[in-house]
Amino acid sequence: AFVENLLKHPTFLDNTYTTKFIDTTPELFQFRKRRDRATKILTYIADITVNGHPETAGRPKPHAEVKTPKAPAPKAEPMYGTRNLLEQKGPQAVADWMKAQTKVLITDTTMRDGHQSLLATRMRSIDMIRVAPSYAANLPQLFSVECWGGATFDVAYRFLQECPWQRLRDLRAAMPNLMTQMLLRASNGVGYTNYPDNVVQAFVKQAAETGVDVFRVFDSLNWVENMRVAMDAVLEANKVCEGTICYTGDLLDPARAKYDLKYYVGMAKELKEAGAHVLGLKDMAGLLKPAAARVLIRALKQEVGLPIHFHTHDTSGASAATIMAACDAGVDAVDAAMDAFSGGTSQPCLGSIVEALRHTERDTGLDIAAVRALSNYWEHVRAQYAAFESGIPAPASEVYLHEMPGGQFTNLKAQARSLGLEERWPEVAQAYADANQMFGDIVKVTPSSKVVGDMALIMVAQGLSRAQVEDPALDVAFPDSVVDMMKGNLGQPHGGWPAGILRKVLKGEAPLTDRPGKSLPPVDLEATRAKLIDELGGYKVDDEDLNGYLMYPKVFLDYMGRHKLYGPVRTLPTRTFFYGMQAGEEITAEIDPGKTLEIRLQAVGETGDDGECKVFFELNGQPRVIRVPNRA
Ligand code: BTN
Ligand code: 3PY
Ligand code: ZN
Repeated sequence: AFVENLLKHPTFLDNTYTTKFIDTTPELFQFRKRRDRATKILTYIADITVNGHPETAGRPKPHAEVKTPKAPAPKAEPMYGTRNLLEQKGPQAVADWMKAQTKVLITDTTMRDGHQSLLATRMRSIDMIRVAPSYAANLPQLFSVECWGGATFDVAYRFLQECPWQRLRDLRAAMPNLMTQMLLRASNGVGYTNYPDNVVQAFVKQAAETGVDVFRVFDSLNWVENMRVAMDAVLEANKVCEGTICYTGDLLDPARAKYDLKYYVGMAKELKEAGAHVLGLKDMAGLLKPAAARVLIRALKQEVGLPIHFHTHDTSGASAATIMAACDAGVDAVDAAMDAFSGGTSQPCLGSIVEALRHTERDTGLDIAAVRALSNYWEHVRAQYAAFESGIPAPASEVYLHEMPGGQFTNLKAQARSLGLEERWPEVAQAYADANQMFGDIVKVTPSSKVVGDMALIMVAQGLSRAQVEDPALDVAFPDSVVDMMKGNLGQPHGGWPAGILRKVLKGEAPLTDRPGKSLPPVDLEATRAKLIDELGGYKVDDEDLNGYLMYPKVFLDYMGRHKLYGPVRTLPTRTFFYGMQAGEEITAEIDPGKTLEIRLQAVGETGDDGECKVFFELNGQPRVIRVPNRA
């Protein structure tokens, strides 16, 4: 009866229920203790089967023949890899080893930036964990596997209904010889705003404990001052600290002299001084041209002395040439995505880089047959996510105009579409470039890129030119994110904010010029945990949960609310998760190691006058009927 009450409650029916709803109507949730996990999962499947998944409604569907993909067989026991070196000799030894190699080291980004850039970050853990043992066994020469951080953290909770920490733990266990790598937005953690220092410190400590080996730390304004707390926490954890420069502008263009060789070399030296083991060069938009890469990487190698790890995006279609130039100039490691997840706004093609360098002194040493087999797996994974394809069909030299990061490009296009501005995309691209110049030509990467995007969209929607926005006589309603950035809450850009726009946005209010973390009071971690335990009705909140909550309080609570209703849905096959089941179909879900549910959908019944639909299952051979509201 409790289930029925809950499912009929209007707040639930229109999908607006929150944890507050749980608080205000506790009687509806008393059934929780009595519902086992299998019933919860069946309820989820029944609901999606009857009502569809809100995220895939109206989107392209995978072909009927797309099945759960099979991972390539692991060929041998995992051989000694970079993780073993890190464990035995520590992070400085890893950096020294990198420099001693003649081969180009490769990081595979498929499990993080690849799907973040191509599939709106929607790849589910199950599709990664299934193939992880094949990575460990068949590609033990990889430098690292980038599989965590960036946007994957909140998307896991928010849209995939799974715990990002569990993903990390499972991947770590399945690839004991390979270093895992994450992208960390320095003081912004894996969020969009600066957090108190002790929150950043706790997050890094937990990430290291749960399984991150290499931390790529960047700041969205390239402000090294604002990277120290995160970098120190990585050093403290004895993991590899990749202090990272974000590349912007055009090194060889005299008209973009703000970001010249001297600027980059200077920043690199600051990062070395701050303790970086490795120097990351992050070209988040794919703007570094081949000739500029040659000059930049040669200079960084000569003048800094750290091993260099280069990351780029193929938005322009020219990234392979830049990678080859970087290899000629002595880069130590480069990022690439497995073929099926490469190109476009994602990374350059891993297999093609392996082939291009073969029989040269910089041969990667990776087994190309293993790469092909893994890419074949990823091709089948990608087919399951047809609903999230951005549909950008061709390379775009337009990226040199707007300079949007790979992950943002597709996102902003979708946002423009939803605002009815799709036809006016070229104007959005131009407004983005104009907004950047108006802010003084800044580094654009999460979260600063989002601010520039917000500004560009209102400029196009309201027909405002840069001159009008800057005109002191004209009233402009700036987006909150712009006001926040001008207040200094993301930190300080190289050269400071232009005085005119600062005055106009802040209406004379004085901005913060110190590091935001300096004035943010520390969070009382144990008091927060106690409050959270209380709010979750006594649920045992561990350190991972606490860190998830500290990054994204509302997202975490919503996740927990749904988890109580639907259980471990991360164990469902991806097609089932997004589309439910067909009558006669059978699936399995391993809810604990060795504890597998065999689920068969027998039939979907008629919807009664009460709006309820009966869904008939067989669970491990036993009949089960689940009632869900028909909201369709
Ligand atoms: C989301 O957060 O919107 C995506 C997660 C899926 C939640 C499913 S969709 C059908 C069912 N009804 C809900 O309100 N939540 C679940
Ligand atoms: C992120 O911060 O998520 C990025 O990928 C930035 O490039
Ligand atoms: Zn990237």
